[in-house]
Amino acid sequence: MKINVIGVPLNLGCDRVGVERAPNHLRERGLMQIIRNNGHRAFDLGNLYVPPVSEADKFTRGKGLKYLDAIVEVNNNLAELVYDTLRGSAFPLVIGGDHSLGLGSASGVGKCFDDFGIIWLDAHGDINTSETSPSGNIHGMPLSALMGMGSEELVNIYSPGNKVNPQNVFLVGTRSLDEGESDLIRREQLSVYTMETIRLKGVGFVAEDIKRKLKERKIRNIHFSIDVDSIDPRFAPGTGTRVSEGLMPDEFKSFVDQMLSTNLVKSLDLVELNPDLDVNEQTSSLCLQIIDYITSRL
Ligand code: 6HN
Ligand code: MN
Ligand code: MN
Ligand code: MN
Repeated sequence: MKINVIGVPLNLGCDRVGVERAPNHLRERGLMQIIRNNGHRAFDLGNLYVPPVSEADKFTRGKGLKYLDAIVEVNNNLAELVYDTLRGSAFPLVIGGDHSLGLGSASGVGKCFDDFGIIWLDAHGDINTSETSPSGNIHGMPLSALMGMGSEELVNIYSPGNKVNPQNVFLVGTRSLDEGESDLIRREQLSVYTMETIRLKGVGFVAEDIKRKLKERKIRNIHFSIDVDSIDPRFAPGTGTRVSEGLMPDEFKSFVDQMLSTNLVKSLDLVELNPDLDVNEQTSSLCLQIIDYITSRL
């Protein structure tokens, strides 16, 4: 398969330095060779340009949306690159950077496939809006904006309006939700598989349930957005918003495997690795293993 690696050295969405170094850090540790060793034609499309910002830019668009303009610009460009990649029959592998990049990657996927679904593997919901966000950090808002909720600047990235039907969204590994996020889940009746559910029923059950719903809803294409904080911080400490009681690495792999075995996954993000917060390269090594594992199954 042809795989286009797209680096997004974005930290404005989490308002914390370090995460922007992840794409180059993984490259320096052999990212491209790992993908090629799995038999793919892999192209490194480099890093997207992130405009310089100052502290003064942080709140220019109100308190609830830090660095909005720069984040919108990066995501517009990312969406176009993901769309072009898919049109060229290649697989976009988007390496973050913070999770606000999900706005751009999923928007690019949405332009290519109108019947697509999103699997969001994350300790968090990432469905805040500028109104409900406790932090103003846009990495906590991409998924709500993709469903058409929240500030119009985020909702209208790349193309006007919502990109995905809320019925086609699956949150997995969830264990830290803000109040407004829980309200939104109830209101929209989102499919959420919390860690509590996973502990009770197992990842196998969750994967089967998602696969059943994919069939039911006739979803033919999936964007898979993976936040490394879905993994338990004992195994993945190098990330900015750690939450305990996460997935064990083998549960994570088993879930990823089941999703890839549907053959519906058309694009993937790997986000929120922060090399500055890592302990003995543990998390970046795990990320490289994950990429090896994923690309061996594409
Ligand atoms: N992520 N819910 C918190 C917030 O600030 O909105 C944390 C968001 C974390 C986002 O991990 O991609
Ligand atoms: Mn290093
Ligand atoms: Mn996230
Ligand atoms: Mn997260």
